[in-house]
Amino acid sequence: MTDCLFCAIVAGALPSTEVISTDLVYAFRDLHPVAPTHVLVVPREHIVDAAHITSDHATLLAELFDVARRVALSDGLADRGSRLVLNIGPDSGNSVAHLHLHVLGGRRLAWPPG
Ligand code: DGP
Repeated sequence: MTDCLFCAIVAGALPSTEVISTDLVYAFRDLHPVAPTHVLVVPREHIVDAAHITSDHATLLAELFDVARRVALSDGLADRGSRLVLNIGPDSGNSVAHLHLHVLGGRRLAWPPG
């Protein structure tokens, strides 16, 4: 999709720090990390946000979460744990209209979030 920041990153038109790349999904480090590990896992296909996921996306969703699991493993988060976040809409602070799963970890994370 034109004018989508994460579509441009997935296409390699904008730089990013790759963590894991698969046919369906791309994982890269967040530009403004809020934790020692802050990775974004995004579908290569443009989906606006998690409110736009349907049963047609079952395979893609499984891949998204599998890649998030592999990110946590490769960043050494398996023992202490991590947090997965999907922001939807303005009240969540969502700023990029391309589905992205935040993988956060490497420090104690506050709950509930602010
Ligand atoms: P959200 O607030 O859920 O929409 O998260 C969007 C995230 O995207 C936010 O944590 C900052 C990150 N981000 C924004 N622009 C860029 C960029 O150009 N490159 C990278 N790597 N991350 C970005």
